[in-house]
Amino acid sequence: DDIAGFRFDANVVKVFPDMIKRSIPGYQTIIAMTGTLAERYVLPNSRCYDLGCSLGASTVAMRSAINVDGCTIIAVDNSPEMVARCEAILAADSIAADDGETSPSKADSPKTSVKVLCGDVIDTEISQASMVVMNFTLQFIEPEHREALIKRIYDGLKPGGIFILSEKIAFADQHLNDLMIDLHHAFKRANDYSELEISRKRTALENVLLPETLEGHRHRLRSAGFSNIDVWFQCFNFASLLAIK
Ligand code: GEK
Repeated sequence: DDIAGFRFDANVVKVFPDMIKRSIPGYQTIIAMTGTLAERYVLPNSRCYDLGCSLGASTVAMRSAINVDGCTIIAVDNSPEMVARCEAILAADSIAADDGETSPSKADSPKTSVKVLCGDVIDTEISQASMVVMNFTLQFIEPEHREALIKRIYDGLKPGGIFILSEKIAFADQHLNDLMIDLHHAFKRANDYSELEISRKRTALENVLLPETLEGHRHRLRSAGFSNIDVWFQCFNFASLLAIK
């Protein structure tokens, strides 16, 4: 009866990897392709940011794909429980990579260091970046802070740097909006979520997850100064945009 607002606490951390795969259509493709984009765009001696890193999936994908020297990935999340678990996952992944377990060539590939910070992305200093990733996190930021954050990301990127923005999206056309929400719920049912779980999650996320239209995102990215902006992935009401400085 009592549905509290959604929080990224210890209970969510426990089920997070399973939950996010079963809830976001295309999540695994977006994470894997974050690695592919890192391989192409990350410059030597630059920084990469994973804003709203949760358990570090995008950081792991970037770290294993970066093949230039002197890079640091800064992974930020404001949930202490997420950050603690993320550090443990990254440490275990690093040992596996050093042993050449993930791929035989990994043992002697360039070393990319990772710093995990517990803090608010709206206060995170961004500089010397060749890649900034914000996978499914802007949607949780208060709308009035979004413009300034995107502008700081733009300012912190080097020329030619890339910003990946993945979000749950809304549609201006009410018919399409309702259809996409329905199709998303069908995806969740196909992944064994019950009607009750789907409707409870929907209620818990109301006023916490605030989606915007693709046009809204494009407009904000253009206003910040990005010149090349487009959607590179979309499934129902989930999309990922790339923007190049
Ligand atoms: C992934 N990117 O696996 N500052 C910092 N972190 C925040 C803030 C904030 N203001 N608000 C929310 N978070 C990840 C998935 S999950 C998406 C990202 C989801 C954090 C929050 O603690 C959570 O870990 C993350 O943003 C959103 O690719 O669960 O739908």
